[in-house]
Amino acid sequence: MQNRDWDHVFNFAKELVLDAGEQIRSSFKTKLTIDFKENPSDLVTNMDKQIEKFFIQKINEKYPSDHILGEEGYGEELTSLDGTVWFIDPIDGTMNFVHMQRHFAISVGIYHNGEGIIGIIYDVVADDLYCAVKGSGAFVNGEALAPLKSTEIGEAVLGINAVWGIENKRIDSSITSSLIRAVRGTRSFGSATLELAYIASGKMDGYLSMRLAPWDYAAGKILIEELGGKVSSVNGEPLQLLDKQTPVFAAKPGLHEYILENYIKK
Ligand code: 2AM
Ligand code: CA
Repeated sequence: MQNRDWDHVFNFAKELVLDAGEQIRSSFKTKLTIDFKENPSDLVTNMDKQIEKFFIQKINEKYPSDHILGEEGYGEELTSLDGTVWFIDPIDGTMNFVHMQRHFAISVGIYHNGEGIIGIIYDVVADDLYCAVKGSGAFVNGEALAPLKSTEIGEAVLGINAVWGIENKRIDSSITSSLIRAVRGTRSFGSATLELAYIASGKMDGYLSMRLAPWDYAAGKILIEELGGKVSSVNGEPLQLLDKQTPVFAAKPGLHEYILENYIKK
């Protein structure tokens, strides 16, 4: 890990996340402005934009040489992972935010020269703060999370969106349908970062999505890896944080290899 006072950066990032969470909760009383980006499923609200701008302004003031990549595009166009990079999703699970006012999270992953250092995921309505600093353990609301152990596939709960189990452009649905049959159950919570936090905290055993952006998984990857879990591309290869859309497969150790060998690569 590089020479920088990461505890200081962590405390600063945590305060920003808690402040942003308070802004989002207060917004429930006001009228939202809802737009869609490329299609009607891809929602963005005034709050997604406000929160991302808040992070960028505060980080730029405090650490002007750090780089920021945010979902709403107010950060930088990133071409390299050199230096410190903050991957920020101001509201992951925007559809849940709009439709349900719950089950969404703020996600902040901080990397240095491509190495994951700090991961923070905040379930704003449940008021659950998941965090990790590389080498110092992972925590939920200040309580240490246990190292992850393997689970038998028949006892595993897998996070997967229904779209990957039917015919689609990104994965052969015979692979996903056999996997879905093999596990104890599947869940789809509509927020990738929360689903990764659920693996870190032992509520789920695996998660597969064929299309995530780096701000969706940057924080969760740090938490899961800190606890011994695996987060890779769908073929087991390392994830490339500069790719804007990539498949992500995360699971407990052992289960990750088992699913890759017996289902995905078979
Ligand atoms: P969002 O709510 O921040 O947009 C839903 O299955 C999960 O996938 C959410 O974490 C959602 O993030 C993310 N997601 C939805 N559409 C996406 C896209 N086109 N590219 C990357 N991630 C996406
Ligand atoms: Ca997102």
